[in-house]
Amino acid sequence: MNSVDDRRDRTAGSRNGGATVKLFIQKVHSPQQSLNDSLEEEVQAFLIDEDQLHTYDDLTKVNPVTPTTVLKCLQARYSAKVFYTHAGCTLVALNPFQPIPHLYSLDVMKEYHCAAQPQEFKPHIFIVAEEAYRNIQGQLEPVNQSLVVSGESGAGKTWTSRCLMKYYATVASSSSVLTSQDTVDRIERRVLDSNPIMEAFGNSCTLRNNNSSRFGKYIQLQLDRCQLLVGASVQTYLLEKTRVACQPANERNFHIFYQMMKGATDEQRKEWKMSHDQSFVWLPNSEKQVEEDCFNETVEAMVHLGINEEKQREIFRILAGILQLGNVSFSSSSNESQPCDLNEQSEDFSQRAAELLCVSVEELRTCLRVRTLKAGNQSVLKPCSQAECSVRRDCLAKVIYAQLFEWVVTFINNSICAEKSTWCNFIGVLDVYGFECFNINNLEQLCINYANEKLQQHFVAHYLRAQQEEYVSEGLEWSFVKYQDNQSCLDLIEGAPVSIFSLLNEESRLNRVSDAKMLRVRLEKELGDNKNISWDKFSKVPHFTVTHYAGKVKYQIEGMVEKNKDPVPPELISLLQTSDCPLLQQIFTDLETGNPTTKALSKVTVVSKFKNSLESLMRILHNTTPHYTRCIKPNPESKPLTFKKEEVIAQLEACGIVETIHISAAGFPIRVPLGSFLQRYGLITKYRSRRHSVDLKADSNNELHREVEKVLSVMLHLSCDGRTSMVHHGKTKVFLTQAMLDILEGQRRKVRSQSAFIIQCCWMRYQ
Ligand code: AD9
Ligand code: MG
Repeated sequence: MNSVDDRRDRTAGSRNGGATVKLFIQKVHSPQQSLNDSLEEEVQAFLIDEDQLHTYDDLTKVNPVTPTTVLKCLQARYSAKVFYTHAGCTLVALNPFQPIPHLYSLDVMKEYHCAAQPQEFKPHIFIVAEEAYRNIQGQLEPVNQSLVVSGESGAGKTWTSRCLMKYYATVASSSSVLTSQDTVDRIERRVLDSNPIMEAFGNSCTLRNNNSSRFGKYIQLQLDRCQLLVGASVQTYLLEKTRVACQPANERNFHIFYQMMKGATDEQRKEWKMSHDQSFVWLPNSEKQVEEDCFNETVEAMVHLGINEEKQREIFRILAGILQLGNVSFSSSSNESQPCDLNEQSEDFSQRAAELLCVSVEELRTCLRVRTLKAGNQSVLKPCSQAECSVRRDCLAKVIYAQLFEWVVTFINNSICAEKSTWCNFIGVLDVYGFECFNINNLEQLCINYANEKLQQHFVAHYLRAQQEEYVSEGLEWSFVKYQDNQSCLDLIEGAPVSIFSLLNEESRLNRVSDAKMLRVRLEKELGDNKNISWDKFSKVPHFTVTHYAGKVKYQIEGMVEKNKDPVPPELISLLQTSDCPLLQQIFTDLETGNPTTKALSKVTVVSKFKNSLESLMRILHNTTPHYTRCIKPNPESKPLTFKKEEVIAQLEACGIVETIHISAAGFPIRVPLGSFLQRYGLITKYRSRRHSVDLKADSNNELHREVEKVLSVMLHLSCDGRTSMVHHGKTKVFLTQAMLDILEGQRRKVRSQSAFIIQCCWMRYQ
């Protein structure tokens, strides 16, 4: 296996995946086909059987493996309502966007779990689940497993993760769950109940997905010596907390707020100080009906996990306080030395917010409108501008929500995590946000895309290992595999000594307002040599463009440093520490040291924190056996059973399947069984085929090998430099590069036209 370092220098120039895709799409729509096209089709017809495409359970068996053939195969399968397809060591899951009866039923679980060889069954997420489960069972030294689920927003990652968790909660349960429906109980039940809670707090309705996860998560399912599920632990990544105070157009806030609004009893409404007709600025699109607006389910799950009524009351009061805070607005003061005025009704909203957060209303109003500057031992009070007041209000809401989310996750962990002595292995399920590219991208997208680069690097290393295994089993040497890796992009983002992250951090530590134009100049000066970064010098808005493995993304620099600093005015934290609400007191006090969290909150930058958490995730992944599932969203409108080629090909590229094909293409993308090879190319050595069956007897098998060898030696002689690296003769297949296939096809045509000429001469002589 090549080391990462080995691969660094071999990073080839820009990827041409995008170009390939465009070519393909043009070709599909082209009304005229050239002669070359028809020849190519003839070769493809030899390699793939179009009518049978839906039967290909593994994309690597499609011959040749190209974006075109892969897309055709997936489309044929989707039309045939087959949603899962293997792609070598990964599973491709196409989202049906409608419930498929029985696809995930207890019977189906049972079938896959009890099968002697689940791999022989139709591709299914349960094969991946079962394989991981058996991997642990089968080993003398069990190895922990990771199920990495990726794909773009709405592709089905969270759905898939839930399916996986349900599978283990069922097959790895200590009670005999395979015999009855109402079985998932006790720890299994609690583990499953963590989902609705985390989704209520961390998911939201976006333009892309009505139940979009706004955080990443890695859940470890803990198994004891008998492979029974005894607990779980959850690690979360980068919650999109800005959504609390600022929702993109036509999107919504986190589900939990709408659940409260729609599901509250009159008594609760009274307690939360909200009337039936009250509207909240931070709750746009409340009228939209979303399946996830299910307050009872969240409360029930809370009860199962042990969040008692008193704690629930505290949580909901805090959330109601945030909503009231969102209705507080300011108008500029006529006198600069005076704090801004509160707008009409804002007196009232701030009063309610203060009561719900259990803080003094006077102090709340002061904290929102007046900054305390320290000069030595002296404190100077400075009124904030109208805009600054709004920023402080938003900041207060964000910090409360983010800390509350962390508290919920910690509570869940305390409730479901087993004692270390009781479990020995885990199966981890990773559900992270997919690659993102919007019209405007900022720090959030940079972090998300960085996470995807890390995962892609891990995947590439793993895929090569799998490919190596096939070459070895076919008796091939394998060191010839060349491929592109994304190390230079990672160096650009996170490398040492200089990278985008290091420059952002440097800028963030300076105690000044950041200037986007100056930062762009600095980035260009320090990182201009890296081929993965570029600039449009004439653009008015300072930005940089990063060439990611999945495509180019233009990042806006404005606001990046502030987001990276994520400053929380200390006055706001001090205010929350004075709260009479026990939960607020708890979450704003550093439990270990007893010190206020003020320092911890302000010191570590967002990218440093994210980089550290991701690195620890990568360490875990490196020490586990990974299983990759790539979810694909077949159309952007989330329409049932609708397959849009352009959408799918773009995702195949973004989630790395096309990259996998590239890697595969760097090796031997065309794999032809010996019999088929001779049938098509035997005429080159005048070989007359007798049998082409794949299961040949030993003597005829030897004959096949001899004849294949003859064809190959003629071909190698004909190929300009006799490059043996273009072809390999395996135990059951011939492995070819595209270049070798072209030479073979050329020779075949030549021999056929010569034969045709001879026949024509004979015919003329006979006449
Ligand atoms: V995001 O990055 O969190 O915005 P996900 O997690 O990839 O996204 P999600 O799992 O939430 O997407 O799936 C989106 C919707 O597709 C679900 O709410 C279901 O309605 C639908 N879905 C996904 N997978 C399946 C499936 N296997 N069968 C039926 C599905 N419906
Ligand atoms: Mg999700």
